[in-house]
Amino acid sequence: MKRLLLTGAAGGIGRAIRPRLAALAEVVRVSDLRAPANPGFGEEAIGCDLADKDGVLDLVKDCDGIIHLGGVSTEDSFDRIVPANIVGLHNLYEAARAHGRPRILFASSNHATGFHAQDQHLDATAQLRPDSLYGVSKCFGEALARMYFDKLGQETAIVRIGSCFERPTDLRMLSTWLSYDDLVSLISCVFRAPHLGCPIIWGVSNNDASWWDNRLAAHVGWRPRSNAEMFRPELEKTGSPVPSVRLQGGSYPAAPIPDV
Ligand code: NAI
Ligand code: 15L
Repeated sequence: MKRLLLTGAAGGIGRAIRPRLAALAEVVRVSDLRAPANPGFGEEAIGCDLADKDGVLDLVKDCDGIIHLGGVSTEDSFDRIVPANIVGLHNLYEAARAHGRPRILFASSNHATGFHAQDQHLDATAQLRPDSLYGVSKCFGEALARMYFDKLGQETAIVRIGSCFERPTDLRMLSTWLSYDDLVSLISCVFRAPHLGCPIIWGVSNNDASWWDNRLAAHVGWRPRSNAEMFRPELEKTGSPVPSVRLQGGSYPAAPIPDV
C-alpha cells in the first residue's frame, strides 16, 4: 500500500501498534483528535475530529486502507458517544465512498454481544446482544459496514476485539485477551487478503479459554499465536474476583445506562 490511515492513533492500541505498521505501507497517516506528537519515519500526523465531515473527507483522501480505532472506547453518555461513534463512522464511510473505497478494518467490540453467557460459544452468526450504549454504537458500526458492503462493495473487516492490552489483567481476559502481536498479524492478513468481503472476526488470541470461533472468517487466513493461559497462575494468585453473573461483557451488562 502507498498510504494507510490509522485513526485513534494516540490511544492505547494505536500507540502500541503504530511502530509496527511500516511494513504494510510506504506512509502511515496517523490521526487522532489532536495530531499525534512525534511522528516517526514514514508517518504523517493529522488532527481530526471524526464528527467533522469535511475534515474526515480530507483525512481519507489518498488512503489505500484504513484501520479505524478512533472513537469513544468504553461506556459513556449518549451525548458523547453519538458524535464520535455514530456520526464519525458515517463520515468515515462517506469519505471512503468519495475516495475509491479503500479497505477498512473497523474496531468493533465484544460489548456488541456482551449479554451472552460465558458458557456460550459464539461464531459470527451470534445474535447481537449489546451490553451498553457503547456496545450499541458498535452494533451500529457493524450494520453500517455491512450496508456499505451490500450496496457498494465497500470491504470491511469487522473485528470484534476482546481485550487488547499488553497482557491480561483479570480472569475474564483469559478468555478475551488479544495480544498486540496477534492484532498486528490480523491487520496484515486483512490488508493482504486477495478477497476480504465484510467478515465478522473475533479479535481474540489463541486462548485455551476463548468463547469465540473464527471458522466463518477462515478465508482471511489469520492464525493467532498468543495464549493467555500462560498468565493463569499469576492471575489466580492475585485473586481477581469472579463475578457471580458470568456474562461475556464482564462488568458492562450490570452497569446502569448512563444519563444523557
Ligand atoms: P482509546 O480510548 O485508548 O483510544 C481511542 C482514541 O480515539 C483516543 O486516542 C481518542 O482521542 C480518539 N477519539 C475519541 N473520540 C474521537 C473523535 N471524535 N475524533 C477522533 N478521535 C477520537 O481506545 P483503545 O483501547 O486504543 O481502542 C481502540 C479502538 O478499539 C476503539 O474503537 C475501541 O472501541 C476498540 N476496542 C478496544 C478494545 C481494547 O481492549 N482496547 C476492545 C474492544 C474494542
Ligand atoms: C472494550 O471494548 C474496551 O474498549 C476496552 O477498554 C475493554 O473494556 C474491553 O472492551 C474488554 O471488554 O475487556
